[in-house]
Amino acid sequence: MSMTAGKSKSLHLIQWIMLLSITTLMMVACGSQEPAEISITLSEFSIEPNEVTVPAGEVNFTVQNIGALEHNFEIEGVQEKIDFVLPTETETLETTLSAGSYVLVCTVEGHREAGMVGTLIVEE
Ligand SMILES: [Cu+2]
Repeated sequence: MSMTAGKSKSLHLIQWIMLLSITTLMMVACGSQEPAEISITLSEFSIEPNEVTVPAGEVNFTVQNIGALEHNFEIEGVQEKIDFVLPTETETLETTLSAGSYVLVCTVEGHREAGMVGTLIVEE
C-alpha cells in the first residue's frame, strides 16, 4: 500500500516538472515573436540613433521629426517606407526583416549627403 502511494507521488512530480518545462518553453517562444519596437528621431540633418540593432522578425519603427523641415524614412531594399514626416509629427512603419545589414536613409534631395543616413543591423 505504502509503495503504491510512493510511486504515485513521484509520478506527480515528473508530470509537474514536464508541465513547468512546457510552460517555460511556450513563454520563451512567445517572447521571441513580439515585434521589436524602435524609436527614431529625424532632424537637420541626422537620423538618431545612427546605428540600430534588432533581432530578425517583426520590427515596428516609430519615427518622429523633431526638425523644422519635412523628412522621410526608408530602409534600403525594404518595400515598406514612410513617404513623409512633417515637422513635429510622428509616423510608424511596420515591417518584417531578415538578418543582414541595412541602410536607413531620408531620401529628400540632399539630405543623405547632409548626414541623414544610418545603419540597421538585423541579427539572426
Ligand atoms: Cu531629411
